[in-house]
Amino acid sequence: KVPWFPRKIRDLDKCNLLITKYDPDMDQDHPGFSDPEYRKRRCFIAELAANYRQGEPLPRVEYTPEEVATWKEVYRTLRTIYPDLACRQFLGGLQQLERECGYGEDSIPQLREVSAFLREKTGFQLRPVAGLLSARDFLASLAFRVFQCTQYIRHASAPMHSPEPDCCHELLGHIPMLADKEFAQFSQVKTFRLLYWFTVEFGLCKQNGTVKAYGAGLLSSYGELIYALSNEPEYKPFNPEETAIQPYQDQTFQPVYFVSESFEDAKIKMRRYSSSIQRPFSVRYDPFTCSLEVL
Ligand code: H2B
Ligand code: FE
Repeated sequence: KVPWFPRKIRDLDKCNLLITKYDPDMDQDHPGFSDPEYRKRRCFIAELAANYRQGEPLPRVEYTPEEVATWKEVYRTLRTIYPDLACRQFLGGLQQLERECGYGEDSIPQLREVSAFLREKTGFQLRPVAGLLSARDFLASLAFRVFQCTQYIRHASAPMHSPEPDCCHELLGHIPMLADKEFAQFSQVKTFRLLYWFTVEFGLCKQNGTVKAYGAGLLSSYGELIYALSNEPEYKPFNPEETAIQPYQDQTFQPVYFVSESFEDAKIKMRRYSSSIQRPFSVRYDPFTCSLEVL
């Protein structure tokens, strides 16, 4: 039998299975593991996500001066290298967010504003999530143009690295890309864990003859962004058949990255690949009712 999956946008209230192995209560290497203040703060922000129901106004978080200082450090450092290393869609999205949505080093953007901004640009909306979501629930949400977004920030002792997604990863890595129409469409394509990993998280693309970054895991990590665009790692052309079986690394930098010709090209390849897969039924998204029809 086909396992349960969300049919209506409200069903996303049940798509909340968290993977806790990298969170500060479980992972001894987490920079916040031995900081009870930090863990308490994380519990407080996790509650906001746990109590959220689809359609409610997104919760606001009053960030502490220490949290804002971490954001500032991350924003400043990454901002200096983006112009050279990030793809043009990312730079365009970030600029719009700076102009129209209050992005900047002095405050952490609120999900409510960012969600309203994205809705106007590409029809994506946000919902809060307490931590690293299972790939299944995360990808299922994308089918409804909903991006599940963490609201806490990484530990102050490690501004350049976070073992789990945090608001720097979501707001800096993912959101500027989701403001691009073509990329937003690509993200909604029914997709798979490894393909997502090597594109939306760690993807590279060609632009005017040079390779640039569009993956959020790169765009939110100073060290890996520089490494990915150096001569060290291996590059392969993006090709779903091969990408879907490439082993990946979540402990250190990737040894292999996949380079797309463009998002349009990646979307066409993904569609072709996904229609070649045998399934007992197919689904279609109805944008008027925000629901999935089973065909
Ligand atoms: N959860 C959250 N909160 N943010 C992400 O960016 C994220 C996630 N990415 N879960 C997903 C997994 C991705 O890396 C794939 C689908 O595993
Ligand atoms: Fe991510």
